[in-house]
Amino acid sequence: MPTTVYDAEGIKKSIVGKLQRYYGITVQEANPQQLYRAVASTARDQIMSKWMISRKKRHEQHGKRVYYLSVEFLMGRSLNCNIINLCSENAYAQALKELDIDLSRILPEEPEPALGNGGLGRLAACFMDSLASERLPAMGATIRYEYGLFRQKMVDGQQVELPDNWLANGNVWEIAAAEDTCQIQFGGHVEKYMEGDRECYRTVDAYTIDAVPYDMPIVGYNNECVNTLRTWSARSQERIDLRSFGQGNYMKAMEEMQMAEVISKVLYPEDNHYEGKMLRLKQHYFFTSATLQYALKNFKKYYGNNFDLLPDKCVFHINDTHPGLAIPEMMRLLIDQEGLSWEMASRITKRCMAYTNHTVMAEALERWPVDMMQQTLPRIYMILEELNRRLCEELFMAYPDQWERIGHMAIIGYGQVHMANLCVAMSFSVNGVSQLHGKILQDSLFHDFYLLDKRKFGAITNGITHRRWLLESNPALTNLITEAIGDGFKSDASKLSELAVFAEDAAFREKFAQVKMHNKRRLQKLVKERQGIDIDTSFIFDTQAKRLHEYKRQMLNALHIHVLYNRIMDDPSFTMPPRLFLFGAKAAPGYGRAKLIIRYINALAKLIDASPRAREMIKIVYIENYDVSTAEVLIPATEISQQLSTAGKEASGTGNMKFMMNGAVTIGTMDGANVEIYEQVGQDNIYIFGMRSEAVDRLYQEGSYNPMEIFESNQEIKKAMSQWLDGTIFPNEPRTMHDLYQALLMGEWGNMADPYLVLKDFGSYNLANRRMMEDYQNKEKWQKMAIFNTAYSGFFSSDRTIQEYNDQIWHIAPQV
Ligand code: 26Q
Repeated sequence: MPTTVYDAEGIKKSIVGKLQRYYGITVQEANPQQLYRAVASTARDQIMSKWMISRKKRHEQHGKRVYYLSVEFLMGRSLNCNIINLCSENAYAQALKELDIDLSRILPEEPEPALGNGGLGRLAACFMDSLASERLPAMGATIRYEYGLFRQKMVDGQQVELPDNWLANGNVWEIAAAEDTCQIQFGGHVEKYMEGDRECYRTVDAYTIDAVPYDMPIVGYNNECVNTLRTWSARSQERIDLRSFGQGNYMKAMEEMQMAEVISKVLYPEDNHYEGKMLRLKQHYFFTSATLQYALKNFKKYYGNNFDLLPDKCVFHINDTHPGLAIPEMMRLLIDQEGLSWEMASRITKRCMAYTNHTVMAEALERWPVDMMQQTLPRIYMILEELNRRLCEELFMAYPDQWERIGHMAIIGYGQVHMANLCVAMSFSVNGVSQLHGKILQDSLFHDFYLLDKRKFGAITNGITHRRWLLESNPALTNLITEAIGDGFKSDASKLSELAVFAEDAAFREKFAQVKMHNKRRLQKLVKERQGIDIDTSFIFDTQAKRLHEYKRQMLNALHIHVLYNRIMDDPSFTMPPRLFLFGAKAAPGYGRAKLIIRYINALAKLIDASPRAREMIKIVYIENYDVSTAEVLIPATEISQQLSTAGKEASGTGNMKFMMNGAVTIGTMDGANVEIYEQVGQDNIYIFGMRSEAVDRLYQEGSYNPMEIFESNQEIKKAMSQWLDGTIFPNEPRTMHDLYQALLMGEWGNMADPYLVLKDFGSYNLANRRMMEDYQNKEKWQKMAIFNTAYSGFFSSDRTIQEYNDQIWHIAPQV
């Protein structure tokens, strides 16, 4: 196998050669985009040869492989992470220095693949890094959205969405695998026919679309493993159907082409919210079916029709219910295409499918209208009906005459296909994403299923790849840690705990503080360049960055800032340590209330800026277009991490882990993985506030919560919320905040008031903030806390998460 040597000299030669061949220019003449392409394709060459070796080894080893199916992979940029994982940092640094190229100037030229909304998509991306770094054979599978998540602009304090045309300049990292193109059918109707004495089914008059795969290499850290992220692109077959063109149906043919290709056109921008859109259903089936067809084709190459072996060779991981149609699709392929009996097919399918749930919120659970499913995927619907019939039969044995219970567990009921029930019933493994979330699944959401088969339920706490979220995004801290404890933590993050003793070392604390200041300046520069805003690095950097959602309670943070502002304005003797409140959040374009919260935060920022006294102590900056690349600058600069979700609502959270790893101290509720951060760092190194999830549930059940009482008794809340309506916040449109006011105090259309308990938790949040500000003034104490947070973050490496998935669910042998 020809492997090119990539020392600094080789890298230099390659870059110069590429500039010459691609553009006919020299390094001096090249612009940053051209330099980026030359450097990235140099790294790509290096990866290609590894990829080939990896494939060959697997071919020889032919072990088990995981297909990680996810409608989102929020990858972020690749170049720098690839250089790190190749362990070529020094070689590239030297080569680029000698060529007088500034790496930090060319990295931003890479368009960020934003093929995801938030946590679920970013988790999938972290998993890909850890799978390869743990040498586990894996293929990620998703849709090659032509447009990723919208770009966010602020206009007059309001969010405006712009298209994200990330493929406009091509993509250095992907390779089309045209040979694996397959066909996906929609619509039509099912026909029964006989083959001998066997009843068979086929779909006729269906509309067929090509699925074309593009592969992206995923490089393991310091090893020989390169996995694949496969993205499927929809292509019309009409382009080759010359007949309709010939028959003068040119426009009709073009229209149909467009209709087909719209399937992979754009990522739906909703996070933790379900809407029953037909196009979305088609997206889910499209990439799921394509992946399964490929997996079966690949399996048959090695094992022919010995499908009993399938569960020993493939496991399909269903990342939330979105790819859940993998279940009926596998049944369809095994029965209709491979001629297996229903019993065989369902036995095999069940042993191949593992499901992770990411939310317990009712509005995020996927349910498809029966008639939409039947129309769009008639054969799949038939299979779902039969699965449902057999499930209900079993349930009736377990729970005789308990119709309501059975109705809640059924795959089809109340005119809808209930995807979570399908996934739970038909997977051999069901897991939550934090210990608390796993417990909530067992105790409430899937309780009845849990009683029937306890063994298949579990909880595996999420993680983040410390390669991207520490080594790549925080090189200054990485160097300091390496000086202190060596670089063993790079492949084994649990070694970060060796840092803890350095908390007692005054010189180390000083250096740790200097690193934070360095990163604050880096953010200062970004904010100035991108938004033209000056921020003061002597302020405490306090960040809440995550999707905008009521349950994540950006409102709690905003209301608290508002109260602080009033304290400053009302009491001339009031002082507080100067604090910069940073927000980063996109709102789903159709989520009006979330967009209103953005307006509120921006209006507060303006109000505070207008007061000479307030702006000495408070500054708010809303970071525009929060994405992976922005997070990589924002998180290392942060000193306080805001994790405020209503207890029981945030399945895990993963941003919380990134902040912790970068030495930020958390103020948060006992929710999701916050609970485990608390367990890792201990109560002295975190600020916990608010109701616990059991208490929240009790409060909901009692139905006795009355936020108006809190409003009336807490003068600070009352004053701030009254200013929502009296023109203080929106002088020109005093009614702007009316909907939020109503939702928090009265509720409407039968909804309870303040369902996320903003007012209920305000007092406790306020006290936690007070304690925190006192502690911040004790420099030594604060620095120790920050160091402990980094030191005890090793548990949250996704390497650990992936090891647990493998030990408990997949049982794959690493590539040797
Ligand atoms: C489904 C069907 C139709 C339309 C939209 C959706 C949809 C899309 C995205 C439903 C949910 C999502 C995203 C969910 C998500 O990001 N959940 C987060 O997952 C993280 C990783 O496990 C957790 O850390 C977060 O707590 C959880 O909110």
